[in-house]
Amino acid sequence: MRRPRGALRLVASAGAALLVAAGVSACSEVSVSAVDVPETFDVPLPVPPLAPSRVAADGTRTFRLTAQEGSTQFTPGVDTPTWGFDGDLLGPTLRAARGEKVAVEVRNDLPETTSVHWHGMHLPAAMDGGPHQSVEPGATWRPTWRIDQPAATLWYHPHPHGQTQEHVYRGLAGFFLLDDPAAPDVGLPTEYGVDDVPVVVQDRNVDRDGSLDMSGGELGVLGSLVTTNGVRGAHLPVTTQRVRLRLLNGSTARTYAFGFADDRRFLQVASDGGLLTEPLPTTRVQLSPGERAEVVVTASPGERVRLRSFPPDLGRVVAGFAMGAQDTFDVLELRAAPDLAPSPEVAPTLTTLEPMSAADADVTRTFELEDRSINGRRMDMDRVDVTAELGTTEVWEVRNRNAFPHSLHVHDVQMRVLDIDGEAPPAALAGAKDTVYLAPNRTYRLIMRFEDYADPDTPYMFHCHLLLHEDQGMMGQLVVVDPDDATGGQPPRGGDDAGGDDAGEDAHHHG
Ligand SMILES: [Cu+2]
Repeated sequence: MRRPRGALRLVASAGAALLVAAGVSACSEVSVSAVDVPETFDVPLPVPPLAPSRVAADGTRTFRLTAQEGSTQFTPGVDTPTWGFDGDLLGPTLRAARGEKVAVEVRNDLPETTSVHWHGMHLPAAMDGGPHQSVEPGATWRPTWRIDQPAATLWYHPHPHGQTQEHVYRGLAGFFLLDDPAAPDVGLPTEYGVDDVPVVVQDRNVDRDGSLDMSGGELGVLGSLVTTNGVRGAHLPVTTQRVRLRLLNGSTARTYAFGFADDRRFLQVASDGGLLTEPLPTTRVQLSPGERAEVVVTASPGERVRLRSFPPDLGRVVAGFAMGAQDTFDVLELRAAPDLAPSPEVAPTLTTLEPMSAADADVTRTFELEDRSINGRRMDMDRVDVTAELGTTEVWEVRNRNAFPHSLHVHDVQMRVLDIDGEAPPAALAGAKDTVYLAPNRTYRLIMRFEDYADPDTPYMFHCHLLLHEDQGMMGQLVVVDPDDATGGQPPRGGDDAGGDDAGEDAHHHG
């Protein structure tokens, strides 16, 4: 049952008043969440099609993606204008193997400028699809790079300056799966769409006339309509003993804590950048916007069990109820067949990860995230905030100074969490990460290595992945330079840390 709109408004204004009382700036329309869960989960889960590709004589695998306008019925009979890649909403799954050279012909058939960022991908900055790689209406952009990282569940989404939240919210997002043919078989389900299923979870608000409602609060939009792969009330027919779900939080603001309605244990096998060293038995996997996890769940013949989002642990936030911290709702039903085909056992060891320690760091930097700024500065397309040298390892000490959530996504690299307030990270955060949730008033030490792709002229982005925050300026620019390249040792534009006159930058070079 849909809640009466009036009741929602009342709750919303009470929430706004409390936020103001708590010293948190609040817009007039605060989206206090009230998730409408469908009564039945009768819609078969749509599985994004695998994008076709052609392989040229030189081995380059080329995909085509067209960003276009469309229409979606999130509620039966109500048309909502949405955007999609090659369709009305979301996009096909791109898939490539480690070592392959890929190219994507990205065409923009939208009425406005966009871009497409390959989230989690290690690649040259000029191919990264950030705000410097705009694709104008009617234009086609053709990035190309070699896949050079472990198997992982990555994704792609727009990243235009100041418009990322809106473009993602309208529906532009898709998976980019990476395989590693040389990796050992560790018993994970691998049949795409059957027992290896991508699931993107998103939330939206739709007005009575069908238009997307983008009004929100401190975090952005917390939607009452929650979709998996673009539909509400979906179920996944399960035909095997074990199913691998590749979970992506494709929301702009909401954090989910996924588990199952009966609290069964399942295995988390991967985080953002690929496999964990060993399967992690757990009952919850928490994902803030942009984060991914792969899980393997065991089903019993004939059963039905729902994937549920439980109240997420956002840390010591103020007015957490206005940030979804108390929300519980079902997102997907698993419907097991009476007879399930056998699945392999998941191996006790999945991969090995290179140990990284603070002792390896050449540089330590500190980043304070507050309101919409990083180290007191808002995004400036003409300012380089961090200059990293090729071949160096950096530790970033990152702190959220607000009583509400932030996160940090760094382009190009997969990071590791060294510690949180000096303590080792939980196992779920011990693997490769490109997006890290930042709870209020905690210090996260992240370590990363800049191995390739020096380009003094083109920056990568680092930013909060709460997309409203990103759009409002919570983003900085990072260039990777080759100190041995006479023309590449100095970044092209002013404002770099080398100058040292900007209060925000705090880099300590060791050795
Ligand atoms: Cu933020």
